[in-house]
Amino acid sequence: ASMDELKKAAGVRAADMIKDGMIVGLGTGSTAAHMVNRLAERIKTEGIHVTGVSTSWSTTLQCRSLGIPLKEMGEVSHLDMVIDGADEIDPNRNLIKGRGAAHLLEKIVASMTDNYVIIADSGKAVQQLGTKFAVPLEIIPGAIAVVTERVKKLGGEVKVRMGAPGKDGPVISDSGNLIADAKFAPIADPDKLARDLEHIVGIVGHGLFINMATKVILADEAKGLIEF
Ligand code: DER
Repeated sequence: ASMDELKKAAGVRAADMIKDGMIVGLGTGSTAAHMVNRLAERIKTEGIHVTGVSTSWSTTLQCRSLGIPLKEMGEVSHLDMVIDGADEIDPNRNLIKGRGAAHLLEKIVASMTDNYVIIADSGKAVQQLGTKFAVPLEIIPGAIAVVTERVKKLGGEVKVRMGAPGKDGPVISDSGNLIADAKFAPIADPDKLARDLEHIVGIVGHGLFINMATKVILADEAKGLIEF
């Protein structure tokens, strides 16, 4: 199966766990997009009533085009379930997220549930966070220099994320901040690094999701769906 077919298999599996009447946080990225498509299909074919809470403009636009009813993030404080992708997943279900620059709003939505389901192709599994991915940061623009200096003291090399074609200059998040990527060596204590980053004023979000995911669904070429 192709990478995309693996992502789809994980997305479909998670969407099939959604029950009638639920209010569900809907993540961002290519894997989450497959989950959203399957949810729309289930609403249509099974007639289930599900309300979504989106984590980005990307997912909001997809939900609107598919007719999935949405509530604003600011209207809710508890969600029955949240389903999202990830960039790295360790054996303790700790994550690096943020490739899509959506991690701040995704973390807010993830904080509203005790049923946080992560979906991914098995290539996202790592033994130690930081093996492949930098840690995305969401930074108040005026703090970029002071944050860069302080993250360097923690062992991270910070690079401001520049826009793809279609936007000259830096990526701006849905909340209007800069995104930067902090490259660390493999992270021995991700919980401590998360706390250290949270103490640097000007960092409003980071992509370390520690002790948040309650279930991981990995789609693997050889082993099929792996859940832990
Ligand atoms: O940016 C994000 O947080 C996405 O969820 C990312 O972590 C996973 O995106 P993908 O499913 O397209 O790999």
